[in-house]
Amino acid sequence: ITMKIYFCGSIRGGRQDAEIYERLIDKLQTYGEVLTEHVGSKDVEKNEIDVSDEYIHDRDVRWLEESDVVVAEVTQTSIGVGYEIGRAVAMGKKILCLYRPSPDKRLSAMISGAHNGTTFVVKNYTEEEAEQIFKDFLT
Ligand code: 6IA
Repeated sequence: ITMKIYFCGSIRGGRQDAEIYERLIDKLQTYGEVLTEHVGSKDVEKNEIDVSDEYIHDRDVRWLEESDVVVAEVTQTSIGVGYEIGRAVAMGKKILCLYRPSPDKRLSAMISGAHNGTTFVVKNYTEEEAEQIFKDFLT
């Protein structure tokens, strides 16, 4: 039985970290099924052009419900990622938030302040550390 991972990353909040999301998703796929592979795809905005926002929202909430664990890259501020994290907390999911410290992109207190070390983990990281962080959190 394979673990289902819901990965969150900014889409309309800005795509400057899309390649980082893609590499994180590649690493996560060694631990289980990533339900939201499209978050790391360059064409996400083209591919979803024909579906409604309601369809995207309802499908994503369903995937969130199905998931065993939520991993969010939170450096690039995104209202959708914040919403997903809040819904995931309400669902009692295990959540890992990854943040690349930067003075001009300070992390919301509503995320950093939610860290509890077990079910809600917020980690400052560099990409080289991601592999070990995943290993610690997912195994
Ligand atoms: O507010 P944002 O767009 O930055 O929210 C990003 C988060 O919401 C991601 O973690 C996704 O799980 C979810 N999300 C937002 N938009 C989409 C989407 N298509 N497809 C799937 N998940 C999404 C948007 C396409 C559109 C720009 C044409």
